[in-house]
Amino acid sequence: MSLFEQNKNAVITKYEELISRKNKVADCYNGIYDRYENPVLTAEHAPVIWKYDFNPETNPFFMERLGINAVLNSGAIYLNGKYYLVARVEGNDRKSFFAVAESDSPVDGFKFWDFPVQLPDTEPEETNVYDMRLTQHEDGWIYGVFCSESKDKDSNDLSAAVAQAGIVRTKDLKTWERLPNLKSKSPQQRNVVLHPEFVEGKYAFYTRPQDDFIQTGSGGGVCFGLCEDINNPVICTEEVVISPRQYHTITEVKNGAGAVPIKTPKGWIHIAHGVRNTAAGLRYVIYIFATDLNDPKKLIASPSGLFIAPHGNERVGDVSNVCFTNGAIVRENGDVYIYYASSDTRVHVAATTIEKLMDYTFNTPKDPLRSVDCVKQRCELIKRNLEFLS
Ligand code: M1P
Repeated sequence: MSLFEQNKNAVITKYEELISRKNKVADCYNGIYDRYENPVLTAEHAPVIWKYDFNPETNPFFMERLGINAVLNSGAIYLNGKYYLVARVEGNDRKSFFAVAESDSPVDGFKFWDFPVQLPDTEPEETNVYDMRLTQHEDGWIYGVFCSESKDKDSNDLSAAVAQAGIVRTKDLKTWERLPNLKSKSPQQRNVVLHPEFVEGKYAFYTRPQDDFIQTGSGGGVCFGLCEDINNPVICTEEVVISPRQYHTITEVKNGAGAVPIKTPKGWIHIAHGVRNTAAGLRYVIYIFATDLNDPKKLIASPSGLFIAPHGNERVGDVSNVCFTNGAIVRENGDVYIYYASSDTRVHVAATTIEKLMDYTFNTPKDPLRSVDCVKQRCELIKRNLEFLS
């Protein structure tokens, strides 16, 4: 057998083993959700035909021609009996694109479709796209809201960029119609999420205004604003802060909306990310807050601290110490699957239920914001436990 054939067969066998690998619940209990042992998507899940030239004449060594560096932050949706992830796939060339992975199971078996999403090229300055949130809107469309990034032409700094919210819509994840980018008063918008229902008869967006591409500046946190016309998307109201950044908490440096909020009998549950600074760089964790069912800009619950933090191998990757989510799936039986990426490198799943999420959200105490009060809070728990156990 030629070297080409040997290498090709070895690569295909390894890929097929990976795709058919079963997942199982990891051994780390917290009662809130189950983590799974294996990531559900990695760079190695990228189909072999995306990377290799299969012609022995032009690729005698069966060499990778267009490598994939990472598969991360994915939108998620359950449609016609299947689980779909619309992942951010990053090529070796650093550019990201979107690709749909499909499975019959929420926790394993995700396989990318042959072709990545080919977005309509309506934004000539756009260099990079990433982090799509998929909203099944009550208007009948599935919207994908993502970061559309371009070079900041007003700056001499080669790394200066402008982030805007790009918007596409689809009915089947195959044909995508691109709408204009969202306009708001902020020069920078990332982590924008479309609310699934009309609010006051308008489209409602969770935004994250920032003064700079990386630094929040005057940006106060996750905001909420309304938009009259999705075909000409402009935030027409003040962007009100609904989940603020706060000193010495997990959101001190910045935060951002994550998955589309989940409607529960007690309120909208938001799975977001918060960022703090450390001597080793930024640390991204996932946290929860809830807003009022009838007024989704009104904060009604803020369980203390982080919900998911990078764990074990999750800590290491292209951007280490990061947990980030932009997609969750809720089933009719109340099962919830939260897809989160670790260290900007791979996608994992955490499984819980609506009942557990509500319990966590509404019964976890708030952050008292000062060490002395945190100790009091913990001592009260210990005291109650000792009384209960005696
Ligand atoms: O590198 C961590 C994350 O950084 C960004 O999030 P934020 O805008 O809150 O800083 C995003 O680019 C995200 O893709 C990335 O995972």
